[in-house]
Amino acid sequence: MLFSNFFAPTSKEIPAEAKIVSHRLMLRSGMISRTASGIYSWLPLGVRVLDKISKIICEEQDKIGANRVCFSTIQPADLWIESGRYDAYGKEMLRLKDRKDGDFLYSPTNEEQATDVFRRYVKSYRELPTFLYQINWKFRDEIRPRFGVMRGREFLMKDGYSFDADFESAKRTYEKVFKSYMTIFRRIGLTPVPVRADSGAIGGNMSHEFQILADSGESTLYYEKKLLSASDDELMNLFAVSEEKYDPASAVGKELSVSKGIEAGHIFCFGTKYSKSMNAFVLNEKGEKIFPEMGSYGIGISRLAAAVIEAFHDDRGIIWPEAAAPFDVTVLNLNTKNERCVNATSEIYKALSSGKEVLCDDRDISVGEKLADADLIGIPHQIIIGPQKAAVGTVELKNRRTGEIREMSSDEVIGRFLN
Ligand code: 5CA
Repeated sequence: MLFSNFFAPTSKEIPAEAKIVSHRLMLRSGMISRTASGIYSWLPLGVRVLDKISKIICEEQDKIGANRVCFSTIQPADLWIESGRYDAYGKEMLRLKDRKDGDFLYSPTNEEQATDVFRRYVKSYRELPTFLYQINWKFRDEIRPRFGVMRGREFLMKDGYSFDADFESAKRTYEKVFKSYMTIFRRIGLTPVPVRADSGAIGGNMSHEFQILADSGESTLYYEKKLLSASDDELMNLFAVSEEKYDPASAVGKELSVSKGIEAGHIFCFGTKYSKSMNAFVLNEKGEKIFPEMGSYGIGISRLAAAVIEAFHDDRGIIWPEAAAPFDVTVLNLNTKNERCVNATSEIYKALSSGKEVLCDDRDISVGEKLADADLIGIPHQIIIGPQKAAVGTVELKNRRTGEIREMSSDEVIGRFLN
């Protein structure tokens, strides 16, 4: 991608409305643009990050037998009247009328719809477990949307729904998702802390939140120190709760850490609440009706994009971990009028584009602006091509995170990324 063709409206100005660093950097790097309170449009850099995170999530969910679907975002009110949640959900639900005066809503979550799809097609215990997931936009009319996409009204979520024949099997599914979530957050480069949680309005009997450690987090966490180095099997049994659930008596004798966290994921095992209320059953081997044990599993993808920035930035901008970066590498031509620079840039850009996602800054702007934009946008590797080095046949490779700069030939730099 040539920057001269790319839509990334970067800005030096510090947006007054942005109180946390991820919100400021997302606006300044041109990842997002505000539409209304808690509602944002995602611009190319932002979309690329959402896609990167989504791809990791899909790979890991597919590995545990989950099937990707895409539910409609608009649902008929009838489904929620059936489950008994239509009135209970209150003002957070965006309610709509169609031209025939029918009642609809924009999905805040999709338990009802998943249960509805399940009951139409799944008839026998032999077809269980069934696991559906999607990546789709949600709307919740939050009272206090804040911190940009961190607590938005419209946001992107991965949400999964599982159906098992009995509690033991549902628990196994839950544990598989638990491990899959740990892998997802770690692959992105984050440190997840799974804490026991209430299931709130979703209703249920087992629930964990996945918190990403960050100073700007809205939750205060109390967890055993050894949790950060525990194996996935140990994790579920270690003490970790958020402030609201913290009871010092239950932590006696344990060495605790206290940190701020951002809730990036939330999983629930809630039994037959929806299968029973919505009459979603299958027949067992004796031909009797059984109501599947369900779970639901969410990851806030748009929130996660912000959480990554909270975890990885400095005073110049974002420092993307490779797994979530909008591009793998950026090539900066510091002098677009210098023939040697132009030639080296085009050689390197062409070669790298065969195997990497490359943003080539070919804009006719000052050297200072170009370097500042590269640090702001935060692509992990910068290949800097300036006239002095180009004259002796070399370029500079800068690591955005460490700031380390190495001088090398064009061939060497190409080899580093393609081998
Ligand atoms: N149905 C269940 C699981 S599929 C559910 O909706 N769970 S949730 O309410 O906890 O949401 C799942 C995840 O979505 C949260 O962990 C959080 O990361 C994200 N999320 C929730 N509300 C918002 C919001 N207002 N803005 C951004 N992300 C949000």
